[in-house]
Amino acid sequence: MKIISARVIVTCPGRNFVTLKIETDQGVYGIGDATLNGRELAVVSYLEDHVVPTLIGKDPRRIEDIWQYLYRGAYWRRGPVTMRAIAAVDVALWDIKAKMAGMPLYDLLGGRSRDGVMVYGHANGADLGQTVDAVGRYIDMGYKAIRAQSGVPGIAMAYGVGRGTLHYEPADAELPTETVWDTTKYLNFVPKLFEKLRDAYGFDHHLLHDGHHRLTPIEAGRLGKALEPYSLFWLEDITPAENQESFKLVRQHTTTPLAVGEIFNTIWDAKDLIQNQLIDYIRMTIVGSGGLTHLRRVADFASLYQVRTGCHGATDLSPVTMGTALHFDTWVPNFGIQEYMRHTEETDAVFPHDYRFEDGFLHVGETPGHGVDIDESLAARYPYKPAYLPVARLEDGSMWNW
Ligand code: EZ4
Ligand code: CO
Repeated sequence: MKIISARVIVTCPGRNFVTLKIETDQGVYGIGDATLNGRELAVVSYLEDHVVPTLIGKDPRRIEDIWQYLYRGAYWRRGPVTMRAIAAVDVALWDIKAKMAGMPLYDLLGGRSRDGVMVYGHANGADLGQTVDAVGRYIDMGYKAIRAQSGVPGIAMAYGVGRGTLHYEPADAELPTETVWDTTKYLNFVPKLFEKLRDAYGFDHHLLHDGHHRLTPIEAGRLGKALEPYSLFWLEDITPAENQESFKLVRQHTTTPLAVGEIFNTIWDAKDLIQNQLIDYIRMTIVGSGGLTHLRRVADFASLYQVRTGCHGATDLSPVTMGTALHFDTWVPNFGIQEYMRHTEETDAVFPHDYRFEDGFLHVGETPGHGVDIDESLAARYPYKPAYLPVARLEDGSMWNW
């Protein structure tokens, strides 16, 4: 069996997606996601110029060998571009293997560990009152777990506040939007939000919050401590994790569970965090972390330390990543939760899929493979449009972490 073609498809049904389609001499094909928000074309070039030529003629059944070939063989390891390109190939090959086996992917991974995948939705509002109402709407839709992000008094554009009610898309402009950040205002506000949410809805639902890398470790410890009475499911990306050891300081001060990892690429980004039990949930997902082949190694390693999975699932991860992640979530023994930001109708139409939401859970279908396809003629109707994530500055003009 041979790979006869590998094509990169770029489409923008509301936002940009990069998809790899691998075709074989036996008519079976596989699909993988390679989207890197705001840096899409770098991965397109990495794939088209440097990966695709090496794939032609290879046996698609040798997933592990091809993974090692692309990882070790490049000499230059790791990084968001490389690991997304590897992920796209890896997922397309798992899709092919599962289709050949006539099995939904979760079956090939080892079978079902659970009936459904608990997801959390994104409730947000421009102020405290609107955010409280938004959480109520998610409860009414059946969600068991809800992330709450709110506009902060005195901060013009806080992270996580969308324009509509169901969709949130931060990559909003042809050049990065400038936003202004102030940690003091944020720290004074967030505990009030969660106090209000628990007053309004009680303690029956899981509540989550994303700090989006804005705090220093000691500020993160202070926020975690202040939020303890409101029993969060997790506090996410509360401080940057390049220095993994810095999470020790956060941990010393709070028992609020910590989640991090949506920007990690390999197990090495999380090794100290996991083995020192400095986090509770690892946020790496399929597309950012070298595909299923690598992510399941991360999950197995994490299971030794009772760290559970919490796959990133924002809108910049295409339905291909969402579908694949759901198969992974259905199998992985140390599953925690799955992020679920709904895609727009245009995106869903370009990527027909068989996963479905019901009562706070997502369910994978029984279609052989990962269950997500791409409608190429529809995709061709939406050409690439440059779109960047915002940047953040402090009030004095210094650059900060968006
Ligand atoms: O800002 O995926 O938890 N979710 C997030 C996302 C990220 C985007 C960046 O492309 O933090 O909203
Ligand atoms: Co996040």
